Amino acid sequence: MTKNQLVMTWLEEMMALTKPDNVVWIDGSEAQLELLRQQSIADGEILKLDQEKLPGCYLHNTAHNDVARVEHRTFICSKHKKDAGPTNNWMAPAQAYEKVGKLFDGAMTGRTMYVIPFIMGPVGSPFSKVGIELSDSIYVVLNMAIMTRVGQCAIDQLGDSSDFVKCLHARKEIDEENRYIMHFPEDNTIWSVNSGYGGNVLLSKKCFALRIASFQGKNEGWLAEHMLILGLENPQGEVKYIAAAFPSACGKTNLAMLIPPEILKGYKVWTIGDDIAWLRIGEDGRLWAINPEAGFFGVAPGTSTKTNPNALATVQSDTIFTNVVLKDDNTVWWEGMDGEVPAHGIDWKGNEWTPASGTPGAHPNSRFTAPAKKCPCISPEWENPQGVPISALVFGGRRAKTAPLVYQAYDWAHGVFVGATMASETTAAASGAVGVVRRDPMAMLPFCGYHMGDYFAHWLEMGENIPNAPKIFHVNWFRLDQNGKFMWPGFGDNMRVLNWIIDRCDGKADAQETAIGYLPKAVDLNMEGLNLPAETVAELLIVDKAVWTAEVASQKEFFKTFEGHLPAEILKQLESLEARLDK
Ligand code: OXD
Ligand code: MN
Repeated sequence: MTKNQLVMTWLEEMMALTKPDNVVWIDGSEAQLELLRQQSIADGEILKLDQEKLPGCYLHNTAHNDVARVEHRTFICSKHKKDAGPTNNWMAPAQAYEKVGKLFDGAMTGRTMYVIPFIMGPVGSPFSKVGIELSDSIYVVLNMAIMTRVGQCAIDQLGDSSDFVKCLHARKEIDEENRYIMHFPEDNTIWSVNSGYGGNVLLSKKCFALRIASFQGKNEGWLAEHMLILGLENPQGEVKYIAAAFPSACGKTNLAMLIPPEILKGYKVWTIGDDIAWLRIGEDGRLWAINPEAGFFGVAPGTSTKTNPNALATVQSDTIFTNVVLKDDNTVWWEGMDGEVPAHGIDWKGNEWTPASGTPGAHPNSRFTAPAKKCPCISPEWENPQGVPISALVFGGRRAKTAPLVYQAYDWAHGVFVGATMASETTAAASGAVGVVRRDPMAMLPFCGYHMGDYFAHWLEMGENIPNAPKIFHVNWFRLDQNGKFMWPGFGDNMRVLNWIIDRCDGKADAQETAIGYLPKAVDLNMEGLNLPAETVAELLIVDKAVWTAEVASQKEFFKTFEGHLPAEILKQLESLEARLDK
């Protein structure tokens, strides 16, 4: 399929290491994918669902010990330990190649190696990058064909260039004790062994599009971020774009596909991406974004017509479900789906299940892999090779008391500080108790492929190079009242906050200056039809000095982690915040 000598040499080396019985190139054709589906069904790896109700849909169950990303077994193998930084596991490249190389030795004997060339980003886009994944799993092939653009298009785009990410995956025995997800940023290489779970084996996603790409972005002057991208259309038909970062499990997919409440008729959200954004400075001095992925690998439980009707519509065809309940009518179900709870089914472990079983039928991290083009609100611009121009960057967290509903950073440097201090709390909603604060700068803590202190510096430097930078905001949908109840309705009503954000970017909305940034006054947000008591609105927009003083102390403690690599600007921002709170 290719004359690229660098590809062929690497492939031969990996074949010599893993010793597969056969090698099959994935060309991206539907005919080949269909043959592989049939093979995978015959192997018992996937199950064909009811093709009338769910055309093109399949179900897969992982091993019981292999259901999520494994951060403690994920390593950044940079030459120098300091380049991985204090928040990543590190192993020296020579040691990692030797240790994990032993696990790959003969790992594909008796199996077939699939060669999956793929593009991250629209075909032919100057933003796009090529990778090749070698895997012995058809499940990986079928998922990659949804999540990325696979096959000949990638080989053509690569030509004879050396700029591709070399990804190697083998299932082996799915042995937890020997599971390794290794990244070699200086070699453009990813090795994953002993897992079959998406987040660990679809190497295009977190491994390439975030960990390796963030390192590439630092060296090449762009950003790879854990952000959704959406377009917000107003009743005049103008569309403005927002990219937003939230820690895992804060509703990114829901926000990316939001449907506004009836009262905001005429506004519409268009989805560009739900998880990852690659951001570059355009010739016009604005920041432009693409979604490098072609599909959604979303969490199934909780997805319903209330929380995300667009996601539910997306997964009605050409979708692979992983670890959900198989119903007796050969369709699927998960906790939190609408309609009746099935009286009987087969749970994600393959056991008979009824509502009385006392255990969830779908694994809490069960997933759907669905093509983005099937989403009813997919933006007409989602495959624009130039990307879309970003008006606002939004950071969010799950905070019970600290962060108000929304505020705007003073400028880019302050916005970087706001992103660097992002955090989520585990909330004991019933008692209203505030849980443990987990800092997750820019939602990138598990995904930054280099030293996070250097990452902050890269963000600050980017700001100096963007003449027409997006404004930066922070949101918190999760504020709790005295009784531990959410004060903000969230979901579609988040549109009210997005509207204020866009209006601020357009210079159309008012705000008040506070110690932490610009906050809307109650009258600046459209609350029509919400029936929120005035005290609740006031409480949602409060900046409590005592709470923030404690927050500053906690931020100070966190930043000690990066000593030696923390940009002076970040400490300056912290001191300024402290001074403003004291005023
Ligand atoms: C994801 C995550 O799966 O962030 O997207 O964990
Ligand atoms: Mn994510």
